[in-house]
Amino acid sequence: MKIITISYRLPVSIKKAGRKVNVTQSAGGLATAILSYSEKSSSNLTWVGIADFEKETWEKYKDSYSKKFDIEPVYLDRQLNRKFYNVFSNSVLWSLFHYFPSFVEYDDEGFEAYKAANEIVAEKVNALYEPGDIIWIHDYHFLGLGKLVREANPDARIGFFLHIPFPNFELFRILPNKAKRYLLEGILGANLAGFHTWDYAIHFAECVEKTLGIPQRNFVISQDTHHTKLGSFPISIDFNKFYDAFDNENVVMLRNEITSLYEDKKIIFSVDRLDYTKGINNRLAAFEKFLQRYPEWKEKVVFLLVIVPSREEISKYGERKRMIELTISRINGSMGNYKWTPVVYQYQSVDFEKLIALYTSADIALISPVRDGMNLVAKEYVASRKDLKGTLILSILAGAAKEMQDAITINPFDTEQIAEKICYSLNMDETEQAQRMERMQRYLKKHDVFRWVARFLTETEEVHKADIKTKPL
Ligand code: ADQ
Repeated sequence: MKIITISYRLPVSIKKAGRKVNVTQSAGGLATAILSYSEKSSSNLTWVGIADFEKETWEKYKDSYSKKFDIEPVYLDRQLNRKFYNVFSNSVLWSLFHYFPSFVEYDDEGFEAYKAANEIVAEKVNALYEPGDIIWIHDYHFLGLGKLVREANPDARIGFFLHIPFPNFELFRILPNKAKRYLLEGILGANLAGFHTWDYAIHFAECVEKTLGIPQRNFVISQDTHHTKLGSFPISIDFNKFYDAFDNENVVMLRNEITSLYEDKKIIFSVDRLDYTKGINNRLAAFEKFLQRYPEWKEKVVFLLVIVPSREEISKYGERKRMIELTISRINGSMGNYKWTPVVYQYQSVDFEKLIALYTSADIALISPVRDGMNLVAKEYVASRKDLKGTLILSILAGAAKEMQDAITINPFDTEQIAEKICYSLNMDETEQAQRMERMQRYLKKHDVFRWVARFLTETEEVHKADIKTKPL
């Protein structure tokens, strides 16, 4: 038996280093946890995704690295991939599902490309599938896949998980009817459809009822062929990896470097992919307001802002970058002086050790998405704080806010409120910081990504088993 996992990105990277080519399998939280589950359950793992490398390259180097699980790349024509990924997946689904309807750029060509890409991936999965396998579909790129795989394999065990929010019907309804039906029916191909929160599951059920006329009962949507169970599965992180990294030698060195550079200042920190959903501009505006309202903090605080480049070919992302950079330069230009730069900005990726050094140097992690399925940065910050210091300020519009009960919560649109909460957090005594951190860590230690994978896959199996029993002979 094997687990067939499907996601847009493959957990593998191929990098040229001079004449050498290095192929490495990713050590990301999700891949590590699925691999560990497959090992424990004595099953194999096969990962299907869209190749961001040439077929020839893969064929040449696919046996040159230490392989922990099978990789099955799907090669898409460049034009098709552009329309599938940039147009329909990101300029329609991503923006709509994150409540940015005015950013939606729907066209039929994009939708057709999306369907075509889902069909190509379905062919691959169908070719790999053997009875007894579990198929796990990930995210908004493959909403049509469940139905396509179900049609070819009526008895397959299929789980689907959505990593972003599912919007309410008032938003979802703006899609053309054919797209609405396609997306919902696609998800309903699965035995289990998982979301980060119950709210998203409720929205999905509402959209199904209003679009397809099928009601839910106890979060089960019944069809002639099978039932689809809906559930809340808040994703998590590899808690121990972040917690233990506190004492890593390089992390300690980097942390000392950062804290001695800013020894007379408090540090506010944030890290995100460049994305309009992450509320980076609101965050900066709130920081500016904080400095205006509490001028006694001038020169006593610094905002370390790390943004990782993302989806640069999409125009909305380029616009957002310019907007953010203008705001940063306005703040630094109007408030800073030759001794003090209020916002220290990095537009690049940071490696794991630097990330932990930054998390563990920060007095505040300021996380303010205007909409976020979960937000793992919030969980990573808390898990890294073995010293029980620091405060998490977190948007109520991130899925993570439902679990991180001891965070200082904010409305990302209310810059006045964020300014006040920054001030409150900077003045928070160490006992309160430790109490909050300890409670959140206790929760995360138990609810880590390994448990998440196990819960999801066990439930997929159980729902499938129960369904087989209730099916008329
Ligand atoms: P993302 O939108 O990518 O994920 P998030 O959950 O915050 O958002 O995960 C980002 C990851 O990238 C974190 O692990 C973080 O450490 C890393 N990262 C961010 N900036 C970085 C940088 N500059 N350098 C290096 N690493 C960086 C989507 C959804 C989320 C959901 C996840 C998982 O949008 O809501 O939590 O999937 O389901």
